[in-house]
Amino acid sequence: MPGCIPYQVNMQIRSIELIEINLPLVQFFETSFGRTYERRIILVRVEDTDGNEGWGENTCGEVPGYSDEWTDSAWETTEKILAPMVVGKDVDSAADVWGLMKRARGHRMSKASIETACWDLEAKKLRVPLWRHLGGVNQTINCGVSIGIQDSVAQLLEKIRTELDAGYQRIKIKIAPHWDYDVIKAVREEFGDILLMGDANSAYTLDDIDMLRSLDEFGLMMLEQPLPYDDIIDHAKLQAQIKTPICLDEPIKSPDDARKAIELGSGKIINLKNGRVGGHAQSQQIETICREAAIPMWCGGMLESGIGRAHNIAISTLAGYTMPGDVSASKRYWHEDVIEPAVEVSLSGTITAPDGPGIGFEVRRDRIKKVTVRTVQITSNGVYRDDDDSRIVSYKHYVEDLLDQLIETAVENKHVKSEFERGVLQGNYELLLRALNLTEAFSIAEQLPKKISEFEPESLFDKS
Ligand code: OSB
Ligand code: MG
Repeated sequence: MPGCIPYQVNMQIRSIELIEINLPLVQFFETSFGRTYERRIILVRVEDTDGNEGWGENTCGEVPGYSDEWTDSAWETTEKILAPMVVGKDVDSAADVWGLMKRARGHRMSKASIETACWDLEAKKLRVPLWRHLGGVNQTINCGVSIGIQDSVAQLLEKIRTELDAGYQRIKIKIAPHWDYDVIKAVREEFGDILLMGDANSAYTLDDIDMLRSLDEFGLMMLEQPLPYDDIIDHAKLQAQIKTPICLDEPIKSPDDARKAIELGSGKIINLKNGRVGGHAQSQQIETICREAAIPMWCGGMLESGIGRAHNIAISTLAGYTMPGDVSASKRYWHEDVIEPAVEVSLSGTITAPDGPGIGFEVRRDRIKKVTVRTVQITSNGVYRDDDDSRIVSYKHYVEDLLDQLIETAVENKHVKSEFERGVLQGNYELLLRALNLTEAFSIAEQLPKKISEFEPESLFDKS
């Protein structure tokens, strides 16, 4: 039966480790609340007293744009408030971890980061795949993509072409007041009746009703979160006046929110995100509510690394996840994912949940280490912090180090003949670094080591 827990096992969490990694996106991602070039992700590793481990990911953003949680607030809250509520406690099952943290209000993404890690641990301990352990029934899930706001319509059309060719079943484009009616029109003209939807991330109000109603002519599969992030009342008013089904994202933070929104008719579809609702147990409850109310539902994404993505794949196998989700291949986001194998999508736009125990992907600690900027371990005996600066090797630092090496090489090769010239070169490098976005920094970093021996200072400045 979907949603039930087939097995459970007693566990005691001995330690919770937080690891912040900085990962540059392959391409920037723009929504109505801003652009992201690089993710600052907090990974969570839990270990029990028997030495089993589990991994989770905090899906909050770098700024409080999508939700009020963001990397630094989440780090503090998880370290100082939530982790101490869980370490050292005996729990009968991962489904009970949520309850251990109930004295803290809100902070659902941070709670989910611990809770989902405990689910992975429990499934590993039982040697079952997480997707089955969660009550999944469809091992193969249907996938769509979410495409950010681009610099030009031509660029957007090209991106859509690429994703359709890759096999994705539906296309979601981000919309905002400067990027809506005309853009959707252009997409419809180019691609005909593909499964298409728009996500406004709360960029409109009821004053925009005429424009929002005009979108009806495009037969969108749905319009995601047109109105404010905490609203379900105005959405009900809007839904009564437009044909396009409204899909709710931001305001559905709990099973009760889902129930109320369904009762009010605030929308016809729900985008369910593990992080936003506080973890797998909350997702299971919302899945049940939607399934019983015949409200279609799908799994949203938060630009997760492979660890969060693996959890999204697992929960998407539950029966209520009837529509293609924003769960897509690793390579759309990362040059190198932190899990192995990378998440891949078939030519028919599907992902098959792995058969291995727990999340079913290997966590590559060596890769995590390369992009780690800080760690802290919370145990019932104390808190251990990693303040070793030499381990701080985010890509930006990596580029800086390599540029230093290049200067040394330039000096050795007598390209630089005085301290003065060296200073000028150093200054130019610093300007260059500041001008680079992180995606560019990453690609330069990848090329640099090969070039050090044959380095010529001029070559770098061609890029600026
Ligand atoms: O609203 O669904 C959203 C990304 C960050 C914050 C909010 C959202 C999104 C996405 C991207 O749409 C989904 C993904 O590809 O992970
Ligand atoms: Mg959304």
